[in-house]
Amino acid sequence: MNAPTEFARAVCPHDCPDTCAMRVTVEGGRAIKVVGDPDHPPTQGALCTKVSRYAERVHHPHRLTTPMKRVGRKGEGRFEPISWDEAFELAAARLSEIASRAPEAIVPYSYAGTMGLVQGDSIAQRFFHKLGASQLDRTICAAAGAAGLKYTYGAGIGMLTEFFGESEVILIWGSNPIASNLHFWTRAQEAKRRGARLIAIDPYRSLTAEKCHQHIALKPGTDGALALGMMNVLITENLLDHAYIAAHTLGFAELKDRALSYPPARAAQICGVDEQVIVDLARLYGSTKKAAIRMNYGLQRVRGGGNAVRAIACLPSLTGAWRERAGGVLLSSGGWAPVDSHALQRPDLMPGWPAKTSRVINMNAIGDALLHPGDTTFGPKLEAIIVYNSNPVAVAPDSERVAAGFAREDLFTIVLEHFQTDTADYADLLLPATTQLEHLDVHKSYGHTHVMVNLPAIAPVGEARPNTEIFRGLARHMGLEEPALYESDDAIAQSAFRWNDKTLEGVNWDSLKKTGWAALNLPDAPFAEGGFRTPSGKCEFFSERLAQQGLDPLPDYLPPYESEDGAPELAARYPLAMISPPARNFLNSTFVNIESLRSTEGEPHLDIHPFDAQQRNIADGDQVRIFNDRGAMQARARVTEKTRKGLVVGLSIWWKKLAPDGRNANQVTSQALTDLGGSATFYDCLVEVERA
Ligand SMILES: Nc1nc2c(c(=O)[nH]1)N[C@H]1C(S)=C(S)[C@@H](COP(=O)(O)OP(=O)(O)OC[C@H]3O[C@@H](n4cnc5c(=O)[nH]c(N)nc54)[C@H](O)[C@@H]3O)O[C@H]1N2
Ligand SMILES: Nc1nc2c(c(=O)[nH]1)N[C@H]1C(S)=C(S)[C@@H](COP(=O)(O)OP(=O)(O)OC[C@H]3O[C@@H](n4cnc5c(=O)[nH]c(N)nc54)[C@H](O)[C@@H]3O)O[C@H]1N2
Ligand code: SF4
Ligand SMILES: [Mo]
Repeated sequence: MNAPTEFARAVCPHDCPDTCAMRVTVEGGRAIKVVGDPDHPPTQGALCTKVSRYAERVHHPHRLTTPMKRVGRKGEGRFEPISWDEAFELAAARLSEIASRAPEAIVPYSYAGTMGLVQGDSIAQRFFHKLGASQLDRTICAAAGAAGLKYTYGAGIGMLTEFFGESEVILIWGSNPIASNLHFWTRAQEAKRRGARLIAIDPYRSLTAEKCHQHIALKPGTDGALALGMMNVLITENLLDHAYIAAHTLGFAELKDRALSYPPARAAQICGVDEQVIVDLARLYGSTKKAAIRMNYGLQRVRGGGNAVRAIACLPSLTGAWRERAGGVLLSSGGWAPVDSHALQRPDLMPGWPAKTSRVINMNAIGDALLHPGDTTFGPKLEAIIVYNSNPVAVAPDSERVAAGFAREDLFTIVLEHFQTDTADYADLLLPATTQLEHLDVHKSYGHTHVMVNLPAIAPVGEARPNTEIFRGLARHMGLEEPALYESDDAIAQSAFRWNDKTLEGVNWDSLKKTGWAALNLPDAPFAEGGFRTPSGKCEFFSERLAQQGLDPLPDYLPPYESEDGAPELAARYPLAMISPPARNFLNSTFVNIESLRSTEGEPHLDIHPFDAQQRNIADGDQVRIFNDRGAMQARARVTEKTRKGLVVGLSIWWKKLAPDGRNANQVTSQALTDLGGSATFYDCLVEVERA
């Protein structure tokens, strides 16, 4: 099939706040070029380097093009091609047998390989709900931050990205936009040209921190203390908007007491920065009207991540920065879009719903879950896992345990993929999935406020099928009689949004397919007059909902699990904190197998401070071994002052099998969960390093 037009409308499907509009040039049924759409305001005609190579990925010689079944040992990665019918029959026989005895022994594993609402979690969720399979709590990335926002603002909503260009001060907090939020960086540059001051708050001198006016290099996991220290100064120096506080916030008196227990000297000691830095930061922030904060997820991958986000989210409500459209906080804009997740996922298909719901497994603890023998508290032992839109053997924490779980001979594993990833190696059945250029989808964004349509540009490569079509096929072969399992992609897309919501006034599915995108109808300064989505309608400094769960109703600082404050004995054995944030040329583990991008990253590196290197007799360029009780990996040392003393940084996420030692950073990360939301704690990790 040739595409009807030379240019097809597409949307970048990747887990990135920018959700770019793409134009795809098709020639002879092949995508030959992908560029950013110049007409789409958030994209402004530019894609990042990675996705500019999208055609290379779509037509890569290693694309999976037929269903395959395992012929080698588990994990060995040897397969032989089979037909779709044979694949469906094998899968249906095994899943039906398990489902007839213990449906919760089946678990899906998926994340945001595509952010599309159709190919993400529509038919797949309906299928697992209908079976009564275990549910997966999708918490690997943003759940702590999402909970922090929910308890403070009522949803994942905030400042509109368009207006950062007018801000006078921007705190870029736990965020590295040059790598991971490129179009925001364009806005920040615009603000800089107009005289704004950019301040990076990041333990590491990232590509972004390097280009800001100021870099505050705090210890990882201490952001809650920094925000409380700032509040202390705002309160004691009366840099407050009392009218805003009185009208639009809840619990100021209680928050004030809490903040008064964090004088700048105490906060400075916790964060490992100078007291004066905190005082100056608070004064600048509190005395600037158009003061904006671009928080990002880097700061919430630690024990206290949810509380830290909550503390930072309180700041603009104390100073009244929300009154300006160029003031406020943005962590996620994903909550603005009126997504109808009930219609997409149909939880009501679960047997016994709503009185009864199936077991929930937190995806961050998949290692432990796969190795659990099963008992009355855990429920049945897991017998089958179906992986799509994710590469858990590379990306999930405590990877030794994850790989050991996937290696179980008695575990039936189906993987839907574009490529033979580290996880695909463990499949019993490996099924080829289409890419974004080959299927239909609709998108919201967590960085801007447009809803968007992706139309297929080319026919599926080889025998690849959309995730939806694969789950429809499984359902059919299992004899499941439920109309919702057989809905077309177009019908699912149409059900994705509540079109009668006022943010979508004048937009419907047919018009959206023609225009490609639509901006949600929102006020420029969303909380200038309050209007938070909490039960009280106010910005909740004090959260009754948290109190009811027996949790601290006020934001506080919680020391990382793995730190001198949190675990002195462990810190004595493993004195270095390790973080493993994204490398610029990869997107999580996607693109690691694209040669041109991998060669730009080179090989796995570990950035280490000259003081720590010297103590260990490590020279720049040495191979080093990074280890703790959970595991070990190797990398090439870069001795650099980009990191602070006591911190090592290994940019990620490498495919294990494409790293020289067959390992990656998740060998050392832990399955512990955050304070709120049950998120992963990738950056709450102590290690030791030695020359290899
Ligand atoms: N190029 C590229 N872009 C990506 C991704 C990718 O892998 N590559 N991944 C995508 C995904 S899934 C996500 S979630 C986002 C992630 O992007 P971000 O949300 O920006 O989060 P991270 O990159 O994890 O971390 C951002 C910065 O936070 C710093 N940081 C680490 N620990 C702390 C801390 O305790 N406090 C503070 N203040 N800072 C800390 C890190 O050093 C890093 O420079 O990016 C998306 N975009
Ligand atoms: N050490 C460390 N680990 C981390 C992080 C970190 O910063 N450090 N970051 C964490 C974060 S923030 C995240 S979000 C997770 C991300 O973890 P994942 O969501 O697993 O992301 P990817 O590694 O990009 O893997 C996505 C896979 O989905 C596949 N895929 C894409 N589209 C489709 C499709 O339409 N159908 C099917 N069937 N497959 C598709 C891609 O080929 C790719 O292999 O990793 C986490 N792990
Ligand atoms: S990864 Fe992000 S910046 Fe790159 S094209 Fe996709 S949405 Fe745009
Ligand atoms: Mo993420």
